[in-house]
Amino acid sequence: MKTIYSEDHKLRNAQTELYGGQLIPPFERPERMDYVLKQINATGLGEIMKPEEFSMEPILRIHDTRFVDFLQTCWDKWKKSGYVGEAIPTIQPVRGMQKRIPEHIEGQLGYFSLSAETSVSAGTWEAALASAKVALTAQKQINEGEYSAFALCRPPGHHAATDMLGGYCFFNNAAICAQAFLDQGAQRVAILDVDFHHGNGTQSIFYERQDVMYLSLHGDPQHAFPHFLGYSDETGQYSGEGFNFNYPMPPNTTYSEWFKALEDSCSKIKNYAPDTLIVSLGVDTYEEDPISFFKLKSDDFQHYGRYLATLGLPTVFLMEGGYAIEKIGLNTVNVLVGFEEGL
Ligand code: Q9C
Ligand code: ZN
Repeated sequence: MKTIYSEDHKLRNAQTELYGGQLIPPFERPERMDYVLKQINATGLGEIMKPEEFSMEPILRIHDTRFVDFLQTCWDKWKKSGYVGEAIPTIQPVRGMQKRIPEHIEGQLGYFSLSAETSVSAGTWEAALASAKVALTAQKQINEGEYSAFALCRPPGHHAATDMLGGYCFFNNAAICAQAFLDQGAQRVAILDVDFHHGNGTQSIFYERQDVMYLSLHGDPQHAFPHFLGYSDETGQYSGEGFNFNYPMPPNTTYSEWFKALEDSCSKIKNYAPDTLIVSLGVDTYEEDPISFFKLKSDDFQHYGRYLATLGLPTVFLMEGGYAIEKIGLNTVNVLVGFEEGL
């Protein structure tokens, strides 16, 4: 399986994450990719290629123009306003407030954010753009006849909504990839999200549509980020009703319970019969992940990778989360190796 990778992810190198009332070095940091690349090379998974160039068009199929403009200019405006730290929102348009976009960068940042842990920093725009192009290149590979591809995206994407960043995400790489398939003639695309966190952004983008089925296995939002979306009664709306499936699971969920949810989600994917499968591949389900509460072991990743191959679908794997830095390479590549074994 080919991997698509851009060094430009290193431009996303925020110094701060707001966590438990402290500003700490972010969990989502550049070194994550070193361990994944190392394991790809060690197992001989396949060629590693650079992303191709793309216009803004496929990104603007998913994201609001005002959000994209904001992201491109946020850091400059923040610095020009005199702030010395990274851009962290302090006020958001919550219940009872107006939805208009203010002129001050502080107001804009709040408007275009869904959470406050994710600082906008120098180079964030450039890295987010490169990450989306990595996803689009993987999509192109499949469209040109490859059976599977691994988009080694960083920063991740599944929390990003059409006009909001958050949860370490800026552009929703999986959604951009899915829309590209549809725009090039696919009838149906399924997005299976195995990251520990619910992909609120991906869900909300496709919630009223039946051309993309979204299925997510994740930590119960009663106890885990993003807290305000990801419950099992969220099944889609209007023509999207019945095309969204959430599998929230409690703290300390082990692989046998998690795998039952995976089997259920795969039976739904089979019935849907999509042209393509996109796997939002977060490996923060790992037992040693520092911010998550599932108990998957490294071998389990290979097992479920093998199982995913039985769907018999062209598949794009797209990197999302995973913060047990030393082990994310092994866990990620185990899924991909398992998939290739299962073919
Ligand atoms: N107490 C992804 O995995 N905050 N994003 C967690 C834990 C945000 C995770 C706080 C987690 C975002 C792509
Ligand atoms: Zn996650």
